[in-house]
Amino acid sequence: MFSFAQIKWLHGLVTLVLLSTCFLPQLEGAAGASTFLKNRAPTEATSIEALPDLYEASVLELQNGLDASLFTSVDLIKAYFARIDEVNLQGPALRAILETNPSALAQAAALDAERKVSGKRSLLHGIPVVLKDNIATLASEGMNTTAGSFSLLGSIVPDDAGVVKKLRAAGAIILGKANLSEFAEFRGNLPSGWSGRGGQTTNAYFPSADPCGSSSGSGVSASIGLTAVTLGTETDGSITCPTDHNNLAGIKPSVGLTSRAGGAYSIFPLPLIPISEHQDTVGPLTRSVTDAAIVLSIIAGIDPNDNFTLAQPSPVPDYTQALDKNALVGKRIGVPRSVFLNETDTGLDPSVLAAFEEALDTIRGLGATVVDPADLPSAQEILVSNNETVVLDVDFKIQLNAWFEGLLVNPSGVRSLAELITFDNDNPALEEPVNFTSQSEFIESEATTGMTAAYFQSLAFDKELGATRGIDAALQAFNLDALVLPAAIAGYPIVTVPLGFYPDNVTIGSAGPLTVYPAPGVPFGLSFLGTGFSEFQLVGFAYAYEQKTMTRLARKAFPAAIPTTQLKDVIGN
Ligand SMILES: *[C@@H]1O[C@H](CO)[C@@H](O)[C@H](O)[C@H]1NC(C)=O
Ligand SMILES: *[C@@H]1O[C@H](CO)[C@@H](O)[C@H](O)[C@H]1NC(C)=O
Ligand SMILES: *[C@@H]1O[C@H](CO)[C@@H](O)[C@H](O)[C@H]1NC(C)=O
Ligand SMILES: *[C@@H]1O[C@H](CO)[C@@H](O)[C@H](O)[C@H]1NC(C)=O
Ligand SMILES: *[C@@H]1O[C@H](CO)[C@@H](O)[C@H](O)[C@H]1NC(C)=O
Ligand SMILES: *[C@@H]1O[C@H](CO)[C@@H](O)[C@H](O)[C@H]1NC(C)=O
Ligand SMILES: CC(=O)N[C@H]1CO[C@H](CO)[C@@H](O)[C@@H]1O
Repeated sequence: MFSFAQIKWLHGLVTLVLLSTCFLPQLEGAAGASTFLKNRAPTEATSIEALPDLYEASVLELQNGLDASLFTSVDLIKAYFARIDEVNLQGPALRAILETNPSALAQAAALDAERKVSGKRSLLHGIPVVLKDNIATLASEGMNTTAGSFSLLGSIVPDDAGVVKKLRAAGAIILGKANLSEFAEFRGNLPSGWSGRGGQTTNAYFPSADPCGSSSGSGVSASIGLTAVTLGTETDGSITCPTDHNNLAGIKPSVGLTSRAGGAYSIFPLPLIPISEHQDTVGPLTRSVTDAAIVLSIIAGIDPNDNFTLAQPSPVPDYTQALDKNALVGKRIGVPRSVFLNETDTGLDPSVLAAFEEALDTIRGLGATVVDPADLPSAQEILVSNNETVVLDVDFKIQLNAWFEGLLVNPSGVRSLAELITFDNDNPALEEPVNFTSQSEFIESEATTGMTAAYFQSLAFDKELGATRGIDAALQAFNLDALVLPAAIAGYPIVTVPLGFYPDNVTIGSAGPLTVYPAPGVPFGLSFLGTGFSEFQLVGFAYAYEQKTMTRLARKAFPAAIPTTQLKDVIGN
């Protein structure tokens, strides 16, 4: 069966492709970031008007301003903190950010000083990054790592996550932790974006709209400029879907391209607060494909503490070199209609299909051959298969127990999945408010008995259905470069870009006790999928489509959700 997240993701592939009349400074072809930086005259931006609008500001615009001393990283942190306060405390309570980093200003000051002396370490030097709250950071910095659960409040992890080490080495600043679907949506049938600690994250494009999950707060934070860039994690749809619902560009990397290690150490050198070592992956949710490529280039790579990363091709490509407006010329893009675009099987709105057809025309216009249909041989089996759930239930219990055991301190006393279930039952005010009571997946997972023969059989079937007889079979049979499809079960990459927005007359639906979906103006995206470690190509395809359509700029969040603080308000204060 499709998981909740996959269905929601498919719901999101919708209607109108709005061709924007706005223009952003555009990168020139494959030359990428360095050319862009050189092309910007530093003297151009000396007035307040030239300061980047933080709602939309790109990493390259921020670097230009930092390099030209128009503002500092300290200014950036102050401005983003103020924007977070605006929407968390005064605005419509989007509940996107759980905590801000009390050490961020000091880190920014040190990185500003270093820039003056020896220049920048990377394109992320002095750039604020928000992390999903299941990505570990050392408690000494002042922030919790809780997956949104009170059971982990005040707990102390032994180390930064592997991706956090790479970010810090590149000079990035961790601005804060984002709200999420508690335990990355692996607790039961809870609404996307709800956690005990953070409450209900909501979308910035329509009041109380579903932000999708589980990287909900990461998605909302990026969508309205509460930070420069964000990281999320995906097991099954959790980067792709919030990217889709929040008008973003996002990359779900191949499992094993980005490290999951560095939290607690036990049986397996543990990932983030895990669901499954076989499917978890970390990737960027950002406002542009360029920003996503910059972040991925820094967080990708081998980490000795996560042996799944040893399988990746070396060296890590510079994904900004893939940013080519002509990347789709001469390529073959397949459309797997059977099951994945079937209204009955997926619940897709008819308007989704209309929008998708327009996107195919755009892709043809960009020089690609659209091969339609290009079905996955395993499509019908994927629809009815429960193999993924079998694997995730077993993995979750083993790895979550190891996470709890590996913590240096946990004030709640919880040390296992069984104790977590008890903790939630014992603390209804914190973890079981009315209509948020489901622990069905926890309970299913707790009932598993380890890596039995049936588990290994399901794991093998899962890979076979998704990859061997799924995506790889279709790519080979039709001689394709990429597909449009959900690919989580194969551990394969997905790059998602804005496609359109629900029309103003759409019938508002219910998504959870506190959320609605669909709703007027809520965004939806288009995903490019490929085989393992094909991110470089997929980034190029997504960039070509993004640059042609510029759909993100066609619609903004609703006014009360847009913070007003800008750099001019903090410079010199
Ligand atoms: C964690 O959250 C608690 C409660 O909000 C706070 O007191 C504490 O400073 C945070 N940070 C750490 C590292 O525990
Ligand atoms: C990673 O290491 C663990 C523990 O040593 C081992 O059980 C597992 O098979 C390894 N996985 C891979 C993909 O190498
Ligand atoms: C869609 O799926 C339904 C049920 O699985 C099936 O009856 C129908 O023929 C499919 N539609 C198309 C166009 O394939
Ligand atoms: C796993 O997939 C295989 C192949 O489609 C199928 O025969 C089997 O019933 C599936 N197992 C589960 C638990 O869904
Ligand atoms: C909880 O859900 C039920 C059934 O959907 C509904 O009738 C009730 O109003 C909800 N309660 C709250 C407090 O939202
Ligand atoms: C919304 O408006 C469009 C065109 O204006 C129309 O084609 C469509 O049927 C309307 N949808 C609903 C749900 O009213
Ligand atoms: C950092 C921050 O703004 N945290 C907020 C998260 O949301 C809760 C509930 O709205 C607020 O109380 C926190 O201040």
